[in-house]
Amino acid sequence: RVRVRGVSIYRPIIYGNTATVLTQKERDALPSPDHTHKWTVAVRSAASPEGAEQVGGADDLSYFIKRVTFKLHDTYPNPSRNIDKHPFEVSETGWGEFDIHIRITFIAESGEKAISVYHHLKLHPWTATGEPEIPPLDVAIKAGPVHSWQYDEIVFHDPYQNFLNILTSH
Ligand code: SLL
Repeated sequence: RVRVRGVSIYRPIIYGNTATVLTQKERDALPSPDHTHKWTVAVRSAASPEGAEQVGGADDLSYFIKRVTFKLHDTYPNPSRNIDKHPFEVSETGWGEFDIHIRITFIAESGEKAISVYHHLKLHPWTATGEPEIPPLDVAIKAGPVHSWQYDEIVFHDPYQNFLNILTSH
């Protein structure tokens, strides 16, 4: 296995969450009626406009990512969620915000160590002051989904030749 010295290659990603407040009807139908929101946390290609998800599409990161582990709050059953295929995401319901540890493992050919990022699950709307504020149910429903996403670049230095081939031929 040969490393290509002096080469750096990167892939742009976004990670974060969207959250939607549940109506009273939806809450009553849940096994845990104290849950107030449904949410999805995900790692996606930054070249992935909403609605463009498709298997084998340009937004599918599985050609170089083997697994994404989302470590949820301990109040969740099986809080460590391993996702081994596209889309790399977890959807849940809940009542509280918390920090999610996101561990990204690369395909074996990469020879790269896993990387970790952290995301604060955001349920409540952004406010002008930045001060957290939990709006009443009807206000939150009207305000629509909350989005919290970060852009990042996964950089590989001196990649193995065969991994470089995989990255560039995709
Ligand atoms: C808080 N530090 O106190 C946070 C913890 C925990 C969130 C939030 C439901 C889990 C379940 C859930 O939303 N946990 O019932 O499965 O605000």
